Amino acid sequence: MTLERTLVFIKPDGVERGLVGEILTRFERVGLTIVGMKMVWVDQDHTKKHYQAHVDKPFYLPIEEFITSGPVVAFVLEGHAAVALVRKMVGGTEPHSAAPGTIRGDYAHMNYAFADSDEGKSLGLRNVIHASGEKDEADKEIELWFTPEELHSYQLVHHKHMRG
Ligand code: FUP
Repeated sequence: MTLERTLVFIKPDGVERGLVGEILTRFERVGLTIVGMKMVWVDQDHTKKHYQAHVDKPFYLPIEEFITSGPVVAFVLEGHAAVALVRKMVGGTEPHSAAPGTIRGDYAHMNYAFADSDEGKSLGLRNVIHASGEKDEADKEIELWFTPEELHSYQLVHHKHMRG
């Protein structure tokens, strides 16, 4: 069985731009199951836990300011090899080089050069969405963002086509 769960959140830029519905539609359309979802305005402590691998990097503070600047919409998606599938749909980290057809490639165009410039560095790299990079990371991130009671198992019609 290749079923996996992965953690996604629409960042404050995506929420403020009214992209929540369009982004959710993309995931629903491929047949992924939304097993948990909430709007949450995270604090610095939560952001540090989430981005613990980056806390010492020069780009961390702008990211923290950005992620805590407004509410995000966090959700857990379930599906076959869902971690890699969702990363493919999300696209590369830098919107400017993210492939067309991906969420970051279709909805943003900020590049590292601007994000690192004097003008851009207070903004953080605004790339609309986060998705877990690997299965282990997904497990940790789901535990950080959701309690077990907030996650639900139920059947979509897609299950008829995806499970024998
Ligand atoms: P991703 O997994 O695509 O979200 O990217 P990373 O985990 O490498 O980075 C996390 C966040 O840090 C990104 F969303 C944007 C930001 N970042 C920068 O601002 N500059 C960098 O050089 C790398 C990452």
